[in-house]
Amino acid sequence: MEQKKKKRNLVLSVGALLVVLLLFFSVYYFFFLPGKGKDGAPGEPGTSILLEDIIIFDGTNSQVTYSQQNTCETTIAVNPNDPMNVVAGANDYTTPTGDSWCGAYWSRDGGKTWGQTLIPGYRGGPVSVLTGYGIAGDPVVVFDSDGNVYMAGLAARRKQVSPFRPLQKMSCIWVAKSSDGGETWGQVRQVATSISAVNFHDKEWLTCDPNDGTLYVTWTVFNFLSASEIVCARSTNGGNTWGDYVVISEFTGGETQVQGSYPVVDDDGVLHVVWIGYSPGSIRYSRSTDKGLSFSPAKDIAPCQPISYHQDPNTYRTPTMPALAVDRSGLDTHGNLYVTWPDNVNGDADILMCSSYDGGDSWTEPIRVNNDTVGNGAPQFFPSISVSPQGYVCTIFYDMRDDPEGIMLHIYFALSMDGGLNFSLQFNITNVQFNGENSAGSFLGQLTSSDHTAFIGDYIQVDTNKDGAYACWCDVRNGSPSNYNSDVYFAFVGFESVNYNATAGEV
Ligand SMILES: [Ca+2]
Ligand SMILES: [Ca+2]
Ligand SMILES: [Ca+2]
Repeated sequence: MEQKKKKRNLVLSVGALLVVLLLFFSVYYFFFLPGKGKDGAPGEPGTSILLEDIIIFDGTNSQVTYSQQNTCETTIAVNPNDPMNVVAGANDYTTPTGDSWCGAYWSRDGGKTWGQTLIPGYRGGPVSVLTGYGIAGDPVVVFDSDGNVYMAGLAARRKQVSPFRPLQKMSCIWVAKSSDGGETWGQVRQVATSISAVNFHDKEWLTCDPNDGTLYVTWTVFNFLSASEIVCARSTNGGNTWGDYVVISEFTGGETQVQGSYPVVDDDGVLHVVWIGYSPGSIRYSRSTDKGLSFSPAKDIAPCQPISYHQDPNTYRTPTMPALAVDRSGLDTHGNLYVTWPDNVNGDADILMCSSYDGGDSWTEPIRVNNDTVGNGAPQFFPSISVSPQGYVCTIFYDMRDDPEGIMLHIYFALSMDGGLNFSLQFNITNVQFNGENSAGSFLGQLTSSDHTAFIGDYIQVDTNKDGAYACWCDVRNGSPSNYNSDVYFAFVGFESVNYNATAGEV
């Protein structure tokens, strides 16, 4: 106990010192580091060390996928028992049909090099419960505390709804399991299946309670006339079987256009879920205190002005969806919830975030995360958020601030060390700029279409552990107007460790 108290005091005093250092280095970094000047000069390749002793980033971007096809819509998780084992996923078009499936990628050297495979069930591939579906997508990966890794996704048919096939199973939500660090995925289970062609399952997200291994999937069910609802299902046996889903959103006049659910579990086992309601725009929230069996009435926690569906002149879509994270640090910020989303309130796409310090009862006013000039016309979108065991709030997002033309993309990393109050530390982690228009379309056949519509997925992701942040994104540096091609890329942003020598919850 005494030792723990000493540790806490040490952490606090070193923390205070770090704040001072941070203020100093913020000035240094704003004015002197490449790509951060007031003139808005294009970002340079990653700087070798940023904020010495706090954040270490060597500028490396690792290529995760190498095919000539698109790989986009990326997810990532680091093994809690082995920081060298990182698993990622994406919509992956390297199938025999050339259409989308879910790719899984694994690294055993902390993200430097990667292997790749496809979840079983694609046409021409190994059989699984997904065999017969033409496409799959929307992957999300998460580890449990035993080091098993799970991927959730959807599978669907391209065929149009037909009066001759009224009961066709149009789509399903599935979860696959790997017990060898992401290399093989022998267990694939369906969580829910369409009961008719007018009933479509979409845009799931997956989380795991590390304390008891319960898995939760939330997703959107589209019903008649495109009305939608947010639902949740759980598994208490490692994804082997799944319970019936529970409806979370309220199927009333005010909430029939919902999408983009994102669940997390806090250290007390409470399941928190956010999503977006489009009419009118708001970030919605509900929680379950009985492990997903029932949910509190949905409520607004912030207004939201969805960003435009395309960022002119670019053709790829940029849907507005939230991401959620919870603090498990054991420090003063323990239990904090942070939700982030792209928002047009300032006239162009910005990243907003609001926080709850009381387990979701109340939420702060939204703050603007990206720190370029307000109203400068530069779009930021696809925010992802993760809280490290030190309580560092980490976000990544696409950012066009370094291209006045609004075409070339960077990935920015933004860090808050004060419980989400301030993201003054942020920088570009991509070592090239790239043009999202050089990605292939989302549908089979658009690879060579003259009316090309690009596609870079609907989200990217960052995960954290005490060592740092593990970011992956859809990158189009290998594409060109004559050779549409996107790939998954990865970067690691390291945290200093001098103020941290305990595992989460121990301090
Ligand atoms: Ca590729
Ligand atoms: Ca998608
Ligand atoms: Ca902006």
